[in-house]
Amino acid sequence: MKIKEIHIYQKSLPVVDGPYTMGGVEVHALDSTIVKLVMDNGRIGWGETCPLGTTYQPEHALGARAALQELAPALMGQDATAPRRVWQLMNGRLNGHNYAKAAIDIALYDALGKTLNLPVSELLGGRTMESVPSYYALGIGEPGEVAQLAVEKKQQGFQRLQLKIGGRPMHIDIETIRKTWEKVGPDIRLVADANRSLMMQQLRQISLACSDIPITFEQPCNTMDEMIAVRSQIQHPIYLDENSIDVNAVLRAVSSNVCDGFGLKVTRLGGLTPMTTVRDICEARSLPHTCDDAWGGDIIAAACVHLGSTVSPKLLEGVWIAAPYIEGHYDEENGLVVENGRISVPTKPGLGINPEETKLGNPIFSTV
Ligand code: 0XW
Ligand code: MG
Repeated sequence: MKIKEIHIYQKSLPVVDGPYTMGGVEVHALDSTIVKLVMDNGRIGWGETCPLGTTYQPEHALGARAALQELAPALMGQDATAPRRVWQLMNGRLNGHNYAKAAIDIALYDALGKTLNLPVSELLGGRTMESVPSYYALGIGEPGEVAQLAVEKKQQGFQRLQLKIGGRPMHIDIETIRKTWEKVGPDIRLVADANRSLMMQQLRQISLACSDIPITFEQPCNTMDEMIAVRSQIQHPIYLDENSIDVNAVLRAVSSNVCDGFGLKVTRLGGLTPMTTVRDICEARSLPHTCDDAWGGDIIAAACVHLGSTVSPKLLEGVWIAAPYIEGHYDEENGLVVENGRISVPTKPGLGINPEETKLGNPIFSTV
């Protein structure tokens, strides 16, 4: 199976009931890049990458599309039966830009699964569950309102809830954590995600003020060095998210014992190929992790769910998808949805998603 054609689409994803808010950031619409690979056996593979704006990570939509166009000539005619070989080829042609390479990697698994008549989960080691747990990110808000929303999300079946903190006076974050815990604890796993926005002293003070609440802090400070410096002074579990930019960063985090788990993003790591490596590293050290992405539609959602279904259940913190914030689906019949806090794992070949091309508009780049 060889790559015969490459098509790149740009798709705007307005945030339903937006904006989406995080420590010091709010986004009203996201700019997604969708890749269509046409193989010489007639199979089509779909990939996607959708940075969360231009500040969440050193990634942006125009950069993704430029990187993909830089890679396209080297990809044409390449044997696509071994995604890892193509991953190595891409690394030999373009340094970095994992988030762009990921779209190709995901599309390769989609096409391979369709060729072999297997769901992507089976190409990644085999699913261990028929549905995966999701989790809900509550956004920045007034303590009482966030706590009330947490009650609603718990009633909808979510068993893990992510608070957003940072970018405001600490006492409001402390009040939000406490009020939410009082409303939904103790049978909800509660995470406070600062998205890198806390200084070390703020983390110390918030952790001290919430010492009686079993909360996990996610990416509280900006750099791994800050996390290493403050780690021994924080009694709460800490997960890394934004710092887990590639396999080496994950290896550094594990070897320095800087965290108790991860918030992982498939495209940030470079796609399903490196993500399975990180999955197996976490398994070897019994480190729980999520299986998410920054944003994106059904294609990215399916990639995260397929991969998430292969994670040992005890280690899967959840699969976050942007579907609740997106109007409609690329594939209305097979689009992924969260129901009762869980997402069914697609069982059709490949990703199990076949985007309606009329929804994508004309490609912004094609090799034919
Ligand atoms: C909650 N998420 C997975 C969705 C947004 O991409 C941010 C991210 C996070 O954990 O920071
Ligand atoms: Mg996070």
